[in-house]
Amino acid sequence: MSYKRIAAIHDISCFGRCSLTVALPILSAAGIETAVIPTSILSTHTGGFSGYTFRELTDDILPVAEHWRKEGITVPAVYTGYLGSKEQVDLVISAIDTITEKNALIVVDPAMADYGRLYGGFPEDFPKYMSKLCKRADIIVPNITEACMLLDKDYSDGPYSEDFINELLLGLYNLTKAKVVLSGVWFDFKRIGAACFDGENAEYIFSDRIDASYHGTGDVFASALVSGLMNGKDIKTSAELAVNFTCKCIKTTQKMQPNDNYGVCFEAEIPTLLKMLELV
Ligand code: PXL
Repeated sequence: MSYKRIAAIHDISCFGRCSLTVALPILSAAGIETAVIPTSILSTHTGGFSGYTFRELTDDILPVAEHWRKEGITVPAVYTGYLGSKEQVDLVISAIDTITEKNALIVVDPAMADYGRLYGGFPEDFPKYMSKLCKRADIIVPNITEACMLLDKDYSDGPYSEDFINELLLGLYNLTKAKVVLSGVWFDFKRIGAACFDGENAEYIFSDRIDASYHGTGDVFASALVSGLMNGKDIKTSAELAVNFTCKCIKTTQKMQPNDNYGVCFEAEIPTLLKMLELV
């Protein structure tokens, strides 16, 4: 199955390479027509910068979707990420219902937290709201922190045990009935990757673990995953592609740019992604 148009529903962080400034170029390069519904506009992302501007676009979400519908514009797939507030959850669900075709693929990245902490500005009960959106998804793409928060479990740093990861996968599947692609999985100091769970089988994909962390890595990972799915690849192949592409981007970033807050230098690796997708 190949989906060629998608609606990406995330914020625009004007600087810092995350959310729509990552999803849009990656999906477009992967040959997918990408329509957007911005949830908010910030001058930068919220990690590592202070005094950023923040404008919620809550009142625009549904009117954008309704206008598309009036124009006969529908989508066979939706990919959601960072939302501007908990009030946006129900509006995003209504927007999805308004714009999607029958059997549309809904991918939800519950982008709200990392390293055991919610991103700045979100209230403590935000995960409860995000879990409602995850229940509308076919595939969810949390990191370990987000998985713990969705399940109301204590977060701990890795290395993780396989039992702990399997507990998260099963818990998330039981909570949402969505397939799970869990990022940031590592069992030893040499390798890091993702775990996929379809309700029956868990599969692990690893790449080199690099001692560096950059904002927006989750967005690069999820956007590459969605690029694979939209090009007709199955979930495991797409996750494999996302792990390998993200690893390659991080290695390049280490060489090119020392500032962690400026995001992942994915642009230089777009040709690699196209090769992985067998588009060139
Ligand atoms: O990459 C996730 C993300 C998206 N949008 C905003 C963020 C973050 C992570 O910090 O702050 C505004």
